[in-house]
Amino acid sequence: MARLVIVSNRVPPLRSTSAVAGGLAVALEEAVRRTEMLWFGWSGDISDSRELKTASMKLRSQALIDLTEEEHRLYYGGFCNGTLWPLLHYRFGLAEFRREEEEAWRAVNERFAEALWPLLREDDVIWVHDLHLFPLGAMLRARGARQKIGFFLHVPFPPPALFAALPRSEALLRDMAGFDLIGMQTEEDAAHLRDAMALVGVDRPVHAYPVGIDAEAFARAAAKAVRRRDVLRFEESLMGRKLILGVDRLDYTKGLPQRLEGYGDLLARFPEHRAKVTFLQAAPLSRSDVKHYKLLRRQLDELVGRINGEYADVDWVPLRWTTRPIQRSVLAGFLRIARVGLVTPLRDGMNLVAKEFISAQSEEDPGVLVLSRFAGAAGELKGALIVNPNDPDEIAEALDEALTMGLAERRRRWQRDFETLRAAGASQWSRDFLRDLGETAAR
Ligand code: ADQ
Repeated sequence: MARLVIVSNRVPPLRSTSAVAGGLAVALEEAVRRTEMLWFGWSGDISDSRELKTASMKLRSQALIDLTEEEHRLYYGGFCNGTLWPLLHYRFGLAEFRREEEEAWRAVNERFAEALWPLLREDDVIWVHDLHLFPLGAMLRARGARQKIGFFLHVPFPPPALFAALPRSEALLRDMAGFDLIGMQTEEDAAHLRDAMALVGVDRPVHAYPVGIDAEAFARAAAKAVRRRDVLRFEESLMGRKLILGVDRLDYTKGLPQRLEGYGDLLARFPEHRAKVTFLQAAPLSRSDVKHYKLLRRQLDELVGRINGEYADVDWVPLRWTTRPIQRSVLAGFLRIARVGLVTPLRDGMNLVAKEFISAQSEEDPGVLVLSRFAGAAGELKGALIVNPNDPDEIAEALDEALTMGLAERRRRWQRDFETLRAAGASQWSRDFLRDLGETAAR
């Protein structure tokens, strides 16, 4: 079997493939267990060194490069997080456009291509990941690469007219011709990209491959986690109140202000739930040096204070808010004891938390997922209560419905979704993608 070469901005440590660790490494590991694999990307280090950092363990190896401070600032903080991320999530108004950042982004992609090119073998299969690396396929082709090169976009892709707001968006779309197969999270995203590419005359297969998780392994981990001290201590602190749980990176795509407002509306409009529920929102900081993330944090701190100020009692805090990261094995336990999983991104490629929540539930007494219609996961999790995340009133109504739902209906909804996730597993998306990539015509 041909070697698989994965290219992504960040590269997981060689030894991080437990199901609870999650992420790309797990999903790939299952699909390509006996295949030789090279993972190429940024080391995570900032330096002026041009040296390639390599390591290997049995069939797995990695090759990493450092970025300079300036490259990192302009490429990662600038173009990827300040321009592409908001634009691809339909947040045109938050996107900033600076020519020097786009150029730095292209230059970093050139550095990736330059460092990767001599490592490639003729029969490698190459799989490039995410918005950081759109131009990489074309840059490898320019060096003469004839290998099969696939691309997967983890985030959404907006309608072509919105994408066209990006300066020099045509160049990015033309670069897609460097790939033999392009994978997206949903059919909708695939249709948008296909239409945008058609406008510049690029015709390449674009299909949906929804990212999954290892539902059974996560379920086992969650069942075990509820016996952990941290989880027991948390459960005890709830004093028998129903738990509503939100878990997201602190990001403006996740719909956090609307979500907190929705919870406030629940307490206002359905007072029977007061003192009977606790909402924990865990939102570890990410990209906290980017302006809009700072503003969002301040807005949320204020909102939390307002809701608690309005509804708290001397022995009840309605909303618990933490920006500290939670260990994943502990998180699995929290998800299991939650009565409601509240996942309301304004846009999300997939959203794995939704899938983790379903996987973590107990079969005997499962909780209810309240899910944004704009998360990719909504295409699969048909048992969830689907909401428009822009509407706090709708969130409040769904919360009330979830909190009062009878056991029979909760079980029926949960079973359907768990079955969906179990059937797909973690590896279906990568297996399907790599199969289709293998079947594309040779160059
Ligand atoms: P993300 O935007 O990071 O990923 P998501 O899919 O939800 O979003 O994955 C986040 C992961 O981090 C989950 O496994 C979750 O459990 C974990 N996590 C979140 N908050 C945490 C906390 N407080 N403590 C510990 N762990 C936490 C991008 C896209 C998504 C897409 C994925 C995979 O934006 O739409 O689903 O890639 O393709």
